[in-house]
Amino acid sequence: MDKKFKRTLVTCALPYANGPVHIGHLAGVYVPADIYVRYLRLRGEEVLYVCGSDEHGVPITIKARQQGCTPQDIVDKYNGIIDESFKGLGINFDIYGRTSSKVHEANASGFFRKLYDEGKFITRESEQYYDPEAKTFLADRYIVGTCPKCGAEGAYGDQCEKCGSTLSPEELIDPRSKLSGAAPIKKKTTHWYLPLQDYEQWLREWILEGHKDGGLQPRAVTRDLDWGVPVPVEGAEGKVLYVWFDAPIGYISNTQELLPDDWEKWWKSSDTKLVHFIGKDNIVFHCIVFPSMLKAYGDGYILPENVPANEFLNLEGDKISTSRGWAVWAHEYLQDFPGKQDVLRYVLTANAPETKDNDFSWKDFQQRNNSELVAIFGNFVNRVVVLTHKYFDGKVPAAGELQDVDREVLAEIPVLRASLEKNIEEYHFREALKDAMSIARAGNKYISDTEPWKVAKEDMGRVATILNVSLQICADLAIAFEPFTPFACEKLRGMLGMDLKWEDLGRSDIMEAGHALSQAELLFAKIEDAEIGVQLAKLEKIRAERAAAEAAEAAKRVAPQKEQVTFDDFGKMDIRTATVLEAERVPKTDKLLKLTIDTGIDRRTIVSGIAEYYTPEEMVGKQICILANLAPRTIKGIESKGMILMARQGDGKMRFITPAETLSNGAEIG
Ligand code: B3M
Ligand code: ZN
Repeated sequence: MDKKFKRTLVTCALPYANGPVHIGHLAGVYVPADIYVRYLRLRGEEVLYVCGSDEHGVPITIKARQQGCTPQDIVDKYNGIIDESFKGLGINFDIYGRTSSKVHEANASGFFRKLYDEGKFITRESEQYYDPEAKTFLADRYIVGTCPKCGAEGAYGDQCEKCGSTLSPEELIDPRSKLSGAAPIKKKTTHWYLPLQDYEQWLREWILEGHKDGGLQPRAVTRDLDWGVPVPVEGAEGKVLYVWFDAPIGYISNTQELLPDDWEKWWKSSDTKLVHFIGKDNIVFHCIVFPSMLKAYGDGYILPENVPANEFLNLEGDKISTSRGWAVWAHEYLQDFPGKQDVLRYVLTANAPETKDNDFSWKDFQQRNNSELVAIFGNFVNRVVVLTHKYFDGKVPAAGELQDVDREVLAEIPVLRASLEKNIEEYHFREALKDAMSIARAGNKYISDTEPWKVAKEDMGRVATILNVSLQICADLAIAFEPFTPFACEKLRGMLGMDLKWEDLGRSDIMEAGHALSQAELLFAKIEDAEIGVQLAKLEKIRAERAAAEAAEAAKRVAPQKEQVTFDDFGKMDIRTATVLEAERVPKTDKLLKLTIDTGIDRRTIVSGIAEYYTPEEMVGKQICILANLAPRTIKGIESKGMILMARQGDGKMRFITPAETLSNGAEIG
């Protein structure tokens, strides 16, 4: 620990209470934070670990509207699920608060009011989009329409997901509110802004040094919405604090709720080290907006010493998406894999998206469990404890004279400990886990090389030494892995009958001779193909449902109306009924049918690109409509005279047009 500081305040991004947490959240924020906190605690540091639900913001109100319930119902439901998930995974915050709490409302409101009274805000009137039916202002994201660039339906007011263009609501063709379907109108509204530019110089000195950007703009800290902390000033009816103004204050409120008399030492003392663990999409708020808010407020608030922010985790090669249901949810994992919390923590750390986006796959999950946790860590500990029971009645045997192989393995541990400490303190948790695993690998190799089960036939004194050394390494593992796999380490400490501290790690005399062990228990269990199969099938089902929904959407897509034509233009087209007499595939093509038809005027050949949709047999005998006077064209060496009229859906599916009742061939259409 940094000598500069006496204690560490660790906060984790407050999850939005509009959905459960998934592996992306865990890998990006909560597992790394938990490793860090467990490590500091094991070292005997004074740590406070704060989190809670973020219960305001527009998405929560939208979800409530969709589900026909109140925003409060939504946040109550997800706050419960999220809180349980964290506990289930061994992520035990000192407090998991809620931004809908009374303490927070008073705190956030007071924070705003002080800045307001001191003239720290500016006000601005602007025109914003408004849904006249839902009677609410609309964020760009909640306006949808046709993309002006690619014609895709359902483009958002800020972006078209089909072609990737950045858009503004003005550019959308036929814009509609996602809430009510009504066309949005523009309406004037006034908001309070934090003039970030006033803090720019100070921020640059504090953090932006060496970075280049386009300068800061005032940031609105209020919104027109009926869900949130009311803006505590006159003339602000119907307005609430912007969720990103109130949520970070939530860190402070939650600390106050836990320690009403003692919270200030955590927030206003320069010997507290403040560390915010967040996802990369939250960086601006934690590095610019919140620090500027605290700076504006003054009163001795400290600023973060570090803001570890991970990249994103993908799932089986695709971006994790709550709205598309593409995720592994923490609460479902806990149900499907009882007792395997450590496996998820381990895999998410081993694969952590620390420096680039990374991928989670169930095969890799199984592989890391079976060939790392089970085959190396678990196997080593099991062999050592079982052999100690077999040869020494479960008591730690005294070591005799050490040989080189013993000294070498014991000498590796302090080196790995130093690397592990450095890595954790620099927030490189994936590397730190490798260091811990290297201790297990060293132990596993040591016992395979020394083969005490063979030596037992001739030299029990040597077996005693080997098992003594091995038991020291088991104790090292119980310490080194505690931040990563706390459930297994608790079991292991139980087997060893010891409470351990970080300082013990690498001591070669942790386990004293004569100390009694408990019975051996397996630390990890193999994961079978069938268990992985269930998870893959779950994802496959989500993919299939998604594909079906997308196809249904595409089918509904309508091409924009074509340019106007005159009656005379139309009159030039000779459209008639006709009957298919013969049909065959055009050789060496996939799409073309050669049709012989009776037009009432003559018998002729038409080559048509409908082979994907109709077999020749299906066409024979059908009455169709044709454009009879289309200039002849030669297609694949066949002269085609005319065109069959087809209706084509948004997804490309085609069907021929037939009169409602059979008519004589050659009947004119128009
Ligand atoms: N509620 C989490 C997110 O962006 C957001 C964090 C708030 S931290 C003060 O997913
Ligand atoms: Zn587009």
